[in-house]
Amino acid sequence: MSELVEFTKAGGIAVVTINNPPVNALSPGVPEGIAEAIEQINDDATVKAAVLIGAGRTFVSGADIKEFDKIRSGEASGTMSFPDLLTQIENCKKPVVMAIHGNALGGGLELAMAGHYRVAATNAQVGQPEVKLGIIPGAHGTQRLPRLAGVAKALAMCVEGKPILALEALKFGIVDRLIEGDLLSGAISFAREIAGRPIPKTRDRTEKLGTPEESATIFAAALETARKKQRGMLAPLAAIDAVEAATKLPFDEGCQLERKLFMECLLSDQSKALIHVFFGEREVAKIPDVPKDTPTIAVNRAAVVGAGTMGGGIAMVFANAGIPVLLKEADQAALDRGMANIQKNYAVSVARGRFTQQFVDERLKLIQPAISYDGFANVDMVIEAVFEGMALKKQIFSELDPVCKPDAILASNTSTLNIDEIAAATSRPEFVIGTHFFSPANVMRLLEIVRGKQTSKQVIATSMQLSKKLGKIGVLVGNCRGFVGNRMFHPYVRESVFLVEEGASVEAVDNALYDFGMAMGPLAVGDLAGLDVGWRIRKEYRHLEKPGIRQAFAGDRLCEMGRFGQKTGAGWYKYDEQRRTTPDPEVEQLVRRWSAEEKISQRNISADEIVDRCVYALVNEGARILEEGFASRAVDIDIIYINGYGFPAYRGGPMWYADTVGLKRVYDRIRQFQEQHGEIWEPAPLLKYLAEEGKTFAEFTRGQGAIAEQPENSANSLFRARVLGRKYL
Ligand code: 3H9
Repeated sequence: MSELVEFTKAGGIAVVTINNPPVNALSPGVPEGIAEAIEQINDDATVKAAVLIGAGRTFVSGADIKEFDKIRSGEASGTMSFPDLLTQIENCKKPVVMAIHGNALGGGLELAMAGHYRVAATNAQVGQPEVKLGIIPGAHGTQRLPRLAGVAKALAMCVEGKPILALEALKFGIVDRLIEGDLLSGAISFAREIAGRPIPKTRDRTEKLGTPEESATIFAAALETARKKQRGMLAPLAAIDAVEAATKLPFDEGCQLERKLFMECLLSDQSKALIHVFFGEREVAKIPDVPKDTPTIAVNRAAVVGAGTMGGGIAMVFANAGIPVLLKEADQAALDRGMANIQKNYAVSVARGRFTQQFVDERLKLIQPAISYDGFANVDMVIEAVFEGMALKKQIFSELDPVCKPDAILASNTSTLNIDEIAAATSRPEFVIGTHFFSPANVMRLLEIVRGKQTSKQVIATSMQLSKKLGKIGVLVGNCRGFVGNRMFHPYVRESVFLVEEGASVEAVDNALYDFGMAMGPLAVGDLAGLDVGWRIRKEYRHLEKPGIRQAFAGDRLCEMGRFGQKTGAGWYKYDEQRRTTPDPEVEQLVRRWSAEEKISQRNISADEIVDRCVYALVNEGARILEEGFASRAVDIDIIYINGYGFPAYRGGPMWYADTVGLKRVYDRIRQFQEQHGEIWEPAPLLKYLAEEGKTFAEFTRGQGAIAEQPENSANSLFRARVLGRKYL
């Protein structure tokens, strides 16, 4: 028997245990081991029934996603087809009881449904999350689930990919019994009860399938919702077709159609991108020079300085994670406003059904308002979230330093400022770090964690670990202006404004990027965030601009007219009291007039050019960041863009997208832009190198390791020295 599957007997009950840590994925060897066990069960007259269970913390969490590349290339290393195994289990002569704890996801649920009965621990979850990987269930899940749970529930589970808890699974007939206490002994007792009874096969059950006519409205509604809520994604549409087949075709034919759709999805760029994102979200937690066993500081109490929108949101994030937090403001009135905002935000969450009133009451007790530093001596971490100005931040840090205990972490929630300069205001720069939350902080998943020159590994490891506890995806970045996300966003927005100045309408620019998959177009984002924010920064840094380089002006001129975006009722668009958007013909006229004054020739610009200009501006800057060592790997940039900037996950992030297009093509296009628009489009040396070598960003980082105790000493710098030539040292 395979080492990954154990076979034992308890009385007349066979117990088959899958032992493939950490998540019991169906790696090569697992299906083979189960198949052998089933043969043994069939052959052994003393076995009356069987229990199949997972060792460790979970049942089976699905196919081994790492194997998908091999399936794509026809080189899968297992000797057994998983769907064939399921047929073999269903045809077993003795009843097989599937005992579920932890997760039964994807192939795990498909395995469970091929058994004759299912029992589950009360806190178990089951689901078909394949769409999140850009595929659909590929081993009869779309055919067996509607037979057990009914068409509507199966459709929702396969199309949205959200798992459900055991109690709901019981209600829908996906499991037959919940087991309190020890799962294995409960499952064995259950197996004894049903041994000798007729053996039900899921494939034969049709009572919940309804007729195609009855289900037609369910499928039509699912299609409409998927097109809206999972805009641009192929897999949810394929999942609808596959579940529909269960209502129209005999079981085996339905399975064949499912397999065909599964393979089409698996071969798509979307599934490759989404699988890159799945592993990427886990990879970003691994910091090349901060080993996994680096000691961390327990963060049991925290404090936030500044109760504005960001500070209040951050305090909610701590409270939601169960960490008591002091929230400090300079005066009582500002503090009262901050607390009132927090209460308002929580009330909205209750109204929307996201939280219960009881949960909110408990969270509010964890947020303690303060107007002095009393109590700061007891906290393990402070997040400063005051107005974005260097002098103020330095002052706050110099006040925090003497009142906080010596090993308390002092973090600055900054989106652009130099963390080393802030750290220099304290006597403990190794305990200073940047934590760039995204607005609204209690909603957005991304957290850029900014490493200063002297930030200790312990503080980095603690912050990374904390981000997970706070429900965020923490990505470590280097200390450069704008860090990773905003540094790249700048050229992206610049291009969107250039395009408008060259003749594209505001809506044409936003629509092209929305259709590409961005959550919002860049100009609409500007209106939402406030155009004045970027305008102020540009004014502050104007003296650093190189003369003779084209600068976008239309956004600044709108600001000069008091058009700051949504908050003033007008920006690139017009807004009514409910902040509903309409295009503004006045903006169109103004921009045409300004462009004529500036002698910018006007032309028709295609949606393709709009996308190339804006997205390749991201890619080119991303390549520089990578090369300079301010991001560890290309995937770190991808995860930042997907979780903080609305980049479509099914395109894998900007760097992965560029790899998919082919870096040679991207480079050639950027060279064209350079010829048309000058030096702002100079290709990043790393992009040029990879394009010429026929390589990808993903390969570069995999080969080279990564950031960056100091960007100057990073492996990437060694790479620069070796490959790009002396000029970069
Ligand atoms: C499928 O089943 C298709 C079928 O229809 C069959 C078709 C023929 N494979 O997330 P964690 C790794 S598609 C390989 O940190 P948690 C993960 O990368 C699949 N590796 O733990 C990580 O590695 P590392 C459908 C996997 O407790 C480690 O395990 N199933 C897989 O926070 C721990 O993972 C899914 O989509 C896998 N399937 O969460 C479920 N799963 O330590 C995907 C995990 O090196 N998995 N790893 O970074 C999950 O959602 C979560 O892992 C789970 C546990 C909820 C199970």
